[in-house]
Amino acid sequence: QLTLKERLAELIPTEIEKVKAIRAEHGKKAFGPVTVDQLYGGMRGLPALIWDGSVLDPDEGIRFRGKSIDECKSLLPAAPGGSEPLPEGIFWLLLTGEIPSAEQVAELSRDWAARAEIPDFVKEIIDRCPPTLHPMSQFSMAVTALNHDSAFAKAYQDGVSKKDYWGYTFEDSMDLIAKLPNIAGRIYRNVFGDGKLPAIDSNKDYSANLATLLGFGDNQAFVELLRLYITIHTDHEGGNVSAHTGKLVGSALSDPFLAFGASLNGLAGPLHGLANQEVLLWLRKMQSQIGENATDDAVKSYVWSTLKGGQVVPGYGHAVLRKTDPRYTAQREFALKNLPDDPLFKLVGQIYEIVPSILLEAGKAKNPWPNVDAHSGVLLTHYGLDQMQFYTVLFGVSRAFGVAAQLIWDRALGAPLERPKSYSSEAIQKIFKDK
Ligand code: AMX
Repeated sequence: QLTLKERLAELIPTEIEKVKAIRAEHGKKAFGPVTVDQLYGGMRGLPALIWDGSVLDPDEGIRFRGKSIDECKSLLPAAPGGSEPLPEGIFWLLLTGEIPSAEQVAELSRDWAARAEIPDFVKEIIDRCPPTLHPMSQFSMAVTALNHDSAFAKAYQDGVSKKDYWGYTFEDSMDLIAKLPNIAGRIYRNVFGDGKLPAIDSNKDYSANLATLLGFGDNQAFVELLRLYITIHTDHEGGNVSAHTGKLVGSALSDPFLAFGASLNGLAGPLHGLANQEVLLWLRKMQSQIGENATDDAVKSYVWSTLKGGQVVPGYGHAVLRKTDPRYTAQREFALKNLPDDPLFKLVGQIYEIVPSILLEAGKAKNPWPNVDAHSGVLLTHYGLDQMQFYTVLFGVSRAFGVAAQLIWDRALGAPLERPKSYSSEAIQKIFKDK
């Protein structure tokens, strides 16, 4: 059985030829016009990036290398005795487009456990952070600091050839993913616990180890939740803030630690990854104002008061999606199976019946349906992980998989420095003066 790196080495020459052929045949073809509105409007819908791991359809949602979440759930290997897909498997899929064997996935678990230790100075950086510093800021600092031992940065300084970039990027990416549980666990224990951290178990899979580091290792349902959670949060094509930032920074040949540190700073924004924290805060605030088991009318007027206060309803809307996010649905299915009577889950279900029609009536949001963040916090809370300031860190652990996979391919395919053209408003007025 080939290792992931061996399989990649086989795939890369074919992919290089494939890209050459695509560019030879279609390189000069246009996607259509670029409008001035797109420059002012956050580049919405502008075709601008290559991203191979996943593609997002507005109605259908995400497909990882062509496979829907349901297909991934049934095709990717699960842990012995478990039923949710192992994130090790989706990393293999994102990188190769292939479904790994159970043995290949187990090998990845062992490899990541062996690479999991973080340097002492990174531990100290985390330990010195005041508990009032947001966990995402701590997370991004620690990931950036891992650049100290980057294989890519060292190889570049040693003058390695371009064609070998991908191998070093691969090693850094594997180290990055492997070290995230120790970083996340340390932040969690420092901010919310007594700072003491158990060791990684080399016989356990990635999610089981992460659960143990967070203090939930004995709860099999929570471990299964983490497996599903990480799998569905890994990747959401290339244009979202965290994915695009990682690719952009990587294009300057900044190593994967620097590139992914930048991704995390974008994920920490409330319109992106921080929305999972915001949803829980919003739900708790709603409960404190209108009580538990509130009527539909009380929920409706609370939602309206949010909108009238000039705030967004967190967890709803999306820049690309135009239907309910299948990542929301996957989490709802998990809840129906594992915690159908949880009061907060019931509230989330009640809101699902109420918010879309209000957003439609308000008439601004292009997508009134829930996204991934509307559901994740409720599941974590159910198992006792109720410190919502930590939720985006778990999103970040997952997002590393998708960003790392693309960074490896970008270096394998020789992706150039990103440098789009910008214009001033004055320049735009000039260009279109007589048109
Ligand atoms: N509640 C209230 N208003 C909303 C809304 C929501 N959930 N979603 C969109 N709108 C508003 C926008 O703020 C915008 O108002 P404006 O014209 O006054 O600026 C208008 O509707 C049009 O926005 P849009 O084109 O539908 O959305 P977008 O592509 O600009 O932004 C997103 C997408 C996700 C930022 C937005 O829907 C939003 O703010 N949602 C709430 C935050 C959230 O859940 N973010 C997480 C997204 C998923 C993720 O990245 N993890």
